Amino acid sequence: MLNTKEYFNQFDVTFAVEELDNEAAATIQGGYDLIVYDGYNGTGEVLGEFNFGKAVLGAGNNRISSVKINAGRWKFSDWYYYSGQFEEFTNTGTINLDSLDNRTSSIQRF
Ligand SMILES: [Ca+2]
Repeated sequence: MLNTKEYFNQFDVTFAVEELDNEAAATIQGGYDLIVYDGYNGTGEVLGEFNFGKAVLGAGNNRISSVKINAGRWKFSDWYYYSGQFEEFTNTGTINLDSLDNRTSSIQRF
């Protein structure tokens, strides 16, 4: 008989190990150039990690409140395919979004 609790515990362990693997891989490669967060100042849920832009944000749509830029220049737009109102950043560091707070729907590297 299937023990549901054991099954899900096993799933959690597998998921955690896969996450560690991704993290380790990113560290070896120097990490992602852009990380986006639900909260301000790089806090809260990590909504995505990018080396390239994304024309249509999925789960992170309209949720990003701050970003950590390790490299590159990035544009955050309030509509898909980099259109509509936007904010652009050319510096590295952790930055809170202003007018795009909880409104970003696409991310472009430029
Ligand atoms: Ca948010």
